[in-house]
Amino acid sequence: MIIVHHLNNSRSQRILWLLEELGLPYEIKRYQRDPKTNLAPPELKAINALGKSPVIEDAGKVVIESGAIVDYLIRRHGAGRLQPDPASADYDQYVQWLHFAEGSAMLPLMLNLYVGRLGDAGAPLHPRIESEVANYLGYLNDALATTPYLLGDELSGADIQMSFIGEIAKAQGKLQAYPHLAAWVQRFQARPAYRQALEQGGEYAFAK
Ligand SMILES: N[C@@H](CCC(=O)N[C@@H](CS)C(=O)NCC(=O)O)C(=O)O
Repeated sequence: MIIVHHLNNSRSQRILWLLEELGLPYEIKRYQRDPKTNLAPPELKAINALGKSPVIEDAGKVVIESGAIVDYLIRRHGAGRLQPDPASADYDQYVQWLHFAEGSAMLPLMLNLYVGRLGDAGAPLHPRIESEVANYLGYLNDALATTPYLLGDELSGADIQMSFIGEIAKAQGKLQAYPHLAAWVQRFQARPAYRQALEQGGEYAFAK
């Protein structure tokens, strides 16, 4: 049985969603963020020394890092679903999105969050952060201009991995200028498997 080490209000929600899309049985081990610091509890370090979620266990194997988990679950258990044929050009695009989410797009959004906490002291950094947020969200918006999902008409693991970017951007009030991106968030959040994952995962502030 696949075990998901799941932190409330976190990136591990997209792993639950993926498992629901694939219809795979799984078990959730739950962790609650500290209400004051918002950090994960120390118990998470017992399975991942970094103390971060998501983490999965599958037949004794531990996988951390959400892009690697999405790839692992689809490759090992997807039976060809939610990814293009590995020999196709679409597959190269798929891998690009898997890396792009945490490797590129997340950074300006995280900087926005953290520097925002500095108040006036962070003001000199905001123009650069804002222009980079616009750069990445504009790129994503353009990629969604002509198709409902990142690789075309069908949902893939690329959408699931990228979903947190869309949701964080929405939570930061950044979607007005990006109609295709806003429509994509609305579209994937309406999927039955996404809704089912919310019921399984519990508190998730980014589904609004
Ligand atoms: N790039 C990693 C990021 C993991 C990460 O930072 N997870 C956050 C939740 S969204 C976390 O566990 N935060 C708790 C903490 O830092 O204490 C991934 O995508 O898996």
